[in-house]
Amino acid sequence: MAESQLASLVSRFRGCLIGALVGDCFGEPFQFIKSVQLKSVKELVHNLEADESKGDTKILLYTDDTEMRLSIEASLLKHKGFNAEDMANRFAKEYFANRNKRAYGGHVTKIFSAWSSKYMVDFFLPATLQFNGAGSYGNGGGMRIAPVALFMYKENSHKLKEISDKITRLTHTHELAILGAYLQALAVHLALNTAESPFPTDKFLQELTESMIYHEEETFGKCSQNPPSDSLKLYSQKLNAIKEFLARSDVEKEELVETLGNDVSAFGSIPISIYSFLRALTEINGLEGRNPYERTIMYAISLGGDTDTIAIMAGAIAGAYWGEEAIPQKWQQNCEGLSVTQKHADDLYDYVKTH
Ligand code: F2R
Ligand code: MG
Repeated sequence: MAESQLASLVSRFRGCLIGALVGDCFGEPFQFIKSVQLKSVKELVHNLEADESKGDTKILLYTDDTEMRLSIEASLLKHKGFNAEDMANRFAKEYFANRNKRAYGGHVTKIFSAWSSKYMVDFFLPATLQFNGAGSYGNGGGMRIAPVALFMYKENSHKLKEISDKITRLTHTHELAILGAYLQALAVHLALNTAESPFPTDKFLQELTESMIYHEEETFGKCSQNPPSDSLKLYSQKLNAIKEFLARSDVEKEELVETLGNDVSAFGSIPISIYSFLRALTEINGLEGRNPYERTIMYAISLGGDTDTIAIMAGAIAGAYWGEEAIPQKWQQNCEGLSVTQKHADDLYDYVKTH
């Protein structure tokens, strides 16, 4: 596909979820490796592309990020909306079926155990008890939220936030996890709805920033927990930093990671995912010949840290804009969970078309 040609809507639905899947599967081998080099990412991709042509494919496995994303899709489609009990049961069922296979976050699994009690009535309660009542600020809300942007394709950002918040609150009640998941949902929603080429970076960043300023004021203005002052504008400040980084040609990985983060917190991973998508709109040294979707994934992983989650979030945004055709067939076919992901994307597209 030529980079100036816009993908169809069905291709963008597929691109979003497959783009996310590929990010998770390709990012997983690099998760928490001390220093990830672009050279190693290129090696993985080259080996995988070469392997497949010999018919000797090694399938890359998905992680908790995709397992939870698939549950959200199945639940939204079954109930034509959010159903707390069904979604919680799906999260827990998948976790217990594949326990220890998907590398869940260190604390979230306690919630799955609580939901499994026969006395469970309030599925939102266990998350509120995490971290002595502070709630988790992990990126587990943001990593799985992309399908919500598809499901809410025709709706405005307030409706998008309502459902994003409910899904996030099932496991993450810290305000920074909730705001972060919404920021990721909004980024995917805007990319999906962008019908301009070249991609309007300034307008995209401005819409994200305005929405975050509004919700940061709304959230922390009425927050009784008295959060530290550096939390109050964390996302809008990081979005401003992204704009400044994009205007420069001399940005080193260390400075980026220092400012935006690359860890398991929502605030330490969602901004750098958005930056990866935007940075990959233009050429990146060492990634010549790769299209913008490919650049997004390879660059996001090269930033290190929580690579599967940063790449799944960057991949969802990139796929929602560039569409399925931008994701090489060889990449797609090397990922566990491709056919169920394709089916969910098509079912969400059919749902949106008829509702
Ligand atoms: N983390 C991994 N994989 C490593 C597996 C670790 C292993 N199970 C172990 O126990 O060592 N990947 C996955 O985790 C991230 C998503 O995590 P999620 O769903 O947000 O989980 P959790 O447990 O709620 O939070 C993750 C960590 O964040 C820190 N944290 C969160 N809130 C905190 C708070 N209020 N105070 C202090 N720390 C807080 C904790 O270290 C949590 O363990 C994704 O990367 C996914 O791929
Ligand atoms: Mg991760």
